[in-house]
Amino acid sequence: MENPKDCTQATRTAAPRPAPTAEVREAALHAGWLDPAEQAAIVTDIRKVVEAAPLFSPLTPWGKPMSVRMTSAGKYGWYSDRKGYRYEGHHPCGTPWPPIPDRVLAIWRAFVSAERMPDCCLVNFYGPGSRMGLHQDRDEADFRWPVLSVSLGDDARFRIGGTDRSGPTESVWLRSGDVLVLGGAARLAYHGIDRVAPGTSTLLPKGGRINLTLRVVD
Ligand code: MD3
Ligand code: FE
Repeated sequence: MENPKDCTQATRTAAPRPAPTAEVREAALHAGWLDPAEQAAIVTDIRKVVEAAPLFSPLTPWGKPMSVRMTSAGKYGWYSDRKGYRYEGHHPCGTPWPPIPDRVLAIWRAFVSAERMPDCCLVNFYGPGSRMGLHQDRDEADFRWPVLSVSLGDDARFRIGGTDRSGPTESVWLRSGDVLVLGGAARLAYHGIDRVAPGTSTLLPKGGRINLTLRVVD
């Protein structure tokens, strides 16, 4: 049960949170949380986001394009170029980011809070060979808020360690419809995606994987 004195997560709500199906280094995995119809409806919502704010390949601070294509919805979008990683109020083409779809916000309400909505829904698209190296998410102002991740499409090998880059890691497959909540000690854990397994889901007609991450930014 939750310890009422534990203030590591600013997530107090009256409604009970769903219990995870597994915990991986304090990350709460809710495997198969979204049924196929709900997954398909979210993909339709994300297509509209991508029409308003097209996917792009951010440059790393070293000037190399990332293999994952990205866009965002919400007040802020995640962005990177030679100047570094940061949140921006506009898409690189100058338009504001579209709103976060209601269906996606409903997942946040169920797992995190109805009092504070996320400022950013980062949309990551993994095509053939895309991967994401081990990193921490630390561009947000308040780490008491968890990050919530939704996996759609092909299976991905997710790796998570601790707050020390060279420490031990554990790996788990993330599948379409899985929800992962990264709070508490997991919030600043190193993590990444080693690979995506092509042809493991029929959700996206051309294959690939979409990951949504919901974050409170400021
Ligand atoms: C653990 N995305 O966008 S989601 C990212 O599948 C990112 O696209 C991966 O890492 C993806 O930054 C992993 C799971 C995840 C998201 C945020 C975390 C794990 C996390 C934040 C802290 C610790
Ligand atoms: Fe991350």
